[in-house]
Amino acid sequence: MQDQKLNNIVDQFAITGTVESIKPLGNGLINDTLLVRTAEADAPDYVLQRINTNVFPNVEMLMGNIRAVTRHIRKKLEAQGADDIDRRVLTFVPLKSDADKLYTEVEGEPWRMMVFIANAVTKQAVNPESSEAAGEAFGQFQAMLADIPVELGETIKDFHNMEFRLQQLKEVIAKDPVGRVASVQPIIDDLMQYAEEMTVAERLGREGKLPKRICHCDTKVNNMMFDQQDRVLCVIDLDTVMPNFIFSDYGDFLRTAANFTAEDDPDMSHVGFNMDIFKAFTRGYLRSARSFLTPLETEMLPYAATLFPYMQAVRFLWDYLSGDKYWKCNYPEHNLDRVRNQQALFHSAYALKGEMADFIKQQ
Ligand code: GN1
Ligand code: MG
Repeated sequence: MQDQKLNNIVDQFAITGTVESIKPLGNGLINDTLLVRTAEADAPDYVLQRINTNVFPNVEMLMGNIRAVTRHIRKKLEAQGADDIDRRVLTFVPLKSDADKLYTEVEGEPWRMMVFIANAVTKQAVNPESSEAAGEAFGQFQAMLADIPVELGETIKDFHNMEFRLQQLKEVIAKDPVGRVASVQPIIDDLMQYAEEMTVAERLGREGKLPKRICHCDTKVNNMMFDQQDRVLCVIDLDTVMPNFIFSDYGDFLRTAANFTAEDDPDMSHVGFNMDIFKAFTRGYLRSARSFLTPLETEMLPYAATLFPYMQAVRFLWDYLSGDKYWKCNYPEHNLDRVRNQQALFHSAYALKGEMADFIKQQ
């Protein structure tokens, strides 16, 4: 992209300092991300991002959510008298022309800027220490947002709605657009046996027994920043922040972190649910989330640990039967390997539900 175009975009935002350079940053797959360095030592550097509207069509809603969430967290930190607040919550930069607007559109594409958090790192490796830190950080994120006074939008409608995901699967089974249904019938039969059990959250929600809270919805270890003393600074990547059952953040972290292997490992003998990661993450999560969790939410955490591998198996199977349109496949049966992997993880976690419940009771 031409420097002139990028300079013109940056110029629309109310930054301090003068731009020295604009260079690509990181390896995110969804949004394009650039680092904007400023010349002055006392001015922060910035992150410039183009938002991917294929994944996030409603940018107004998305940025409205982010504005509400970051402002609320900032207020909480100020009230607590916390230090280093600029590194403990993301700061989005308003436009020069409108202090309430946090993005601009250039040639039909939305762009936003945030302050670059200096001297901080992300981690890729999951181990009990980083899992416990993650549990505490994501629990704290939910806790700080438990009393947000505004209603947030659903940036991806029905994203973690199990009833909806099963409905999508049933529809593609009925149509069988690429003729793959017969070959995976045993997997379909196995997954469908659990459909009733896995949709209990939606039913309890309708009965008013289970609240929706503000969740992060992309709880991965690399979506947190640590300082140089290895302390968690803040949670990042806020695009999927939206109301959901708290199971989203708890269950989806464990789905990736507590699997002994990657979600697309084709060797099912490698797949299994790692109780050491479960325990560390749960310990950290309960430490910060206990303040707001209801007894029913706490009791249902083992269900959440089984729900997310189950949901992901259903989603991957839906994509496989649709002709591999949603997830990028590197070889023809890539999605089918992902299905089998998540199905195996689901069964492994399911068998450990009692052990999980015992551990949670001891906390
Ligand atoms: C997608 O892009 P990534 O890896 O953060 C998906 C998640 C799935 C995940 C499975 C918006 O996440 O829900 O769990 O793939 N995100 C969206 O690999 O669909
Ligand atoms: Mg992501």
